[in-house]
Amino acid sequence: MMENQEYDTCWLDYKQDSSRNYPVFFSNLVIQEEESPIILAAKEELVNGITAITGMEPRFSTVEVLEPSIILTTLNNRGISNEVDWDQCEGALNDEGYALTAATVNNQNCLLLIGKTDKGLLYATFHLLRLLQTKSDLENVSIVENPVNQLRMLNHWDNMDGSIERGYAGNSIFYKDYQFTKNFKRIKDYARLMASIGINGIAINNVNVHEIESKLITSEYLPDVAEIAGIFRSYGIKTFLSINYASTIQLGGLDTADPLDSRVREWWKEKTAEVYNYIPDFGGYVVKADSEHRPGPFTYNRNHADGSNMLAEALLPFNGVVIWRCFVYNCLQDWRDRETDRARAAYDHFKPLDGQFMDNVILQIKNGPMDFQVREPVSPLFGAMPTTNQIIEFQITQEYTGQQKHLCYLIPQWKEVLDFDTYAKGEGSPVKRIVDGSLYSYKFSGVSAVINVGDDSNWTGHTLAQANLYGYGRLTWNPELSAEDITNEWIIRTFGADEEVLEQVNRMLADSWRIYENYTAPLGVGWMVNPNHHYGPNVDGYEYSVWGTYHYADFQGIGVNRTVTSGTGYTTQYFPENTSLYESLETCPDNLVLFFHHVPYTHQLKSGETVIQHIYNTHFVGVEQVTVLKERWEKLNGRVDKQKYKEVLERLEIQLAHSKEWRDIINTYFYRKSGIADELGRKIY
Ligand code: GCV
Repeated sequence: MMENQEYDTCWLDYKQDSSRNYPVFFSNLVIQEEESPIILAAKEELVNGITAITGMEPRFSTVEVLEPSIILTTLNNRGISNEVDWDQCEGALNDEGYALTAATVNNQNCLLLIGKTDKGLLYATFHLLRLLQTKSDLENVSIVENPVNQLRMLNHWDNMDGSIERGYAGNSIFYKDYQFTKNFKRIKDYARLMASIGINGIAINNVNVHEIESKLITSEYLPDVAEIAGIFRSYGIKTFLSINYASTIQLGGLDTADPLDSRVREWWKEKTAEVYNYIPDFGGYVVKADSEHRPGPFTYNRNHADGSNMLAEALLPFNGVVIWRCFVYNCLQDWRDRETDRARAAYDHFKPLDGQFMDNVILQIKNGPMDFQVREPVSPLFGAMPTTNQIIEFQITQEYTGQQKHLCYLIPQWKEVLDFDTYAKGEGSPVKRIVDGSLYSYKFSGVSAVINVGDDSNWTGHTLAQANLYGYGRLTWNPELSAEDITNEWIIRTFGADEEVLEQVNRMLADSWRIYENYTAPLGVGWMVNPNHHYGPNVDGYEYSVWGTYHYADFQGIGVNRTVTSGTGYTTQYFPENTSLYESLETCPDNLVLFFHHVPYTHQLKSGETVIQHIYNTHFVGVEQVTVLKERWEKLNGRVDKQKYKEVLERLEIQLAHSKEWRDIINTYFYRKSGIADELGRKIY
């Protein structure tokens, strides 16, 4: 970035690198394919990227290869080189996959970018540019890549007034004052960034669909949606809309949204045909129903299979899908009733419906059973529905993890979730194999996440929060990538390859999740936040802890008893190996002990500390660790872009101040509640 620019180029910052010699093939670009919007986008990206990085603008040609060239080709053009094993390529690539391989064409040393489709070529393009940015070997390239996950989605929680629910990076890039911003340049740059990390589906409005956004599926707004879809299309991205389940009432003049009512079904069929008239490759609908005051099929004594199938039926002729969220729970639950447990809700509602959903319904399940806390177990619904398509939902926007004021790099958390063994089909049934569709051969599968961007000049509020977005895309493309590799790639593409920057930013990112957990919510308990906005410490503050608390802390102990022996029975929702892991206090991991058990403050953890001492220790240590984060960043003064340096430093200062507030409020609360002093005699306010 950035000094003369309106907004950051993020990881697509193509800086000239004259420190190396480039193979001659960079001087020519040959594309003999039929022009499509995606091919044009790939060509533009390659020409701009190569010119900026190598300093030489490639000559472009659609005819014969007469000089060393980069060649973009689909499998249709096999005649171009007999050095490539085309049959093998065909067998190895899926519709979005690609190969990069060195080969001679007409006796010229060339680099071939091969895709089954133009989309594969676009991804190959971004891969090549990544190799350039990360100074990788370019002479002996031999790469075959396919995305592991079929759906690689983002959900915007953007409202048409321009605000973003749980947005911490300014306003929406799509809407302002109930109209579309029509800032097409920015939307195109957004699409470029997303395509470069492999995103292929984006829902552009909040899952809480208010009256105005429910009109996005009407002729008033569909032309605008179609314009965005057109931009996305050039980058291989399908557009989705969140819809209001009760649209038949809101828009259709009916007095019901009963999914089994034929008038309701007809209305959705006609409406959906209209949407496809505007956007022939429209992805489908995202739905939040019967949750947090949203309408849904429960009103009509119908279940979620009835509700989603009704929409699926309307989408089926167009190959569209319904993405139906499993975040369904009673937010007005009475927490004095110790048997009702919010953590149980998704499984209780959906598991019994396995087998009743149409093929084009996909259930979107939050990574944990509660709601994107800094630490919670993996949702037991993963793997529990062998015949129902499932995708996982992560939250990139940092609602409960510091709201992009605090540094909290979430890739290690997501990796832990994806690697978690559900035992659904015995040992070796990790979440990543469920959501990539391989464990049960789902028709549709993949990963989704709530995005963290807004119209701030750096897109994500905290510049280092860009790493969460980047890492999300890369991990979704291939969950086997290591957190370290993703982090290094992001740092080099964002800040360049300075060793000191690499070392310090790497450590900052790698340590940050644990640090945030240390000074906020201990041992998996979660929720100790201020009501509504969810920022800052407030042990009993969460708005839905009506008539009780989410952690049951009293003068003797803390934690939620979710065992089957004496608690809510939530532990039984897991496959037996995990049930017994969590059921027993002996085996339950320390970091989740208060999620599963109510224990005295004097309970000794596996670490040897008591619970109360752990609370004190981690809160003191957490603040010290934030000081270290800041010191690490300060070492980079003069080594990174000035503006970015200043912005990140400001955020770290806020983080330091607010981590002290967390420390003091949490420690004081538990000191007063338990009456047990800190063994080390540190000052508790
Ligand atoms: C969009 C949490 C958030 C809400 C969000 C909801 C959801 O409750 O606080 O802002 O609503 O999750 O995921 O639907």
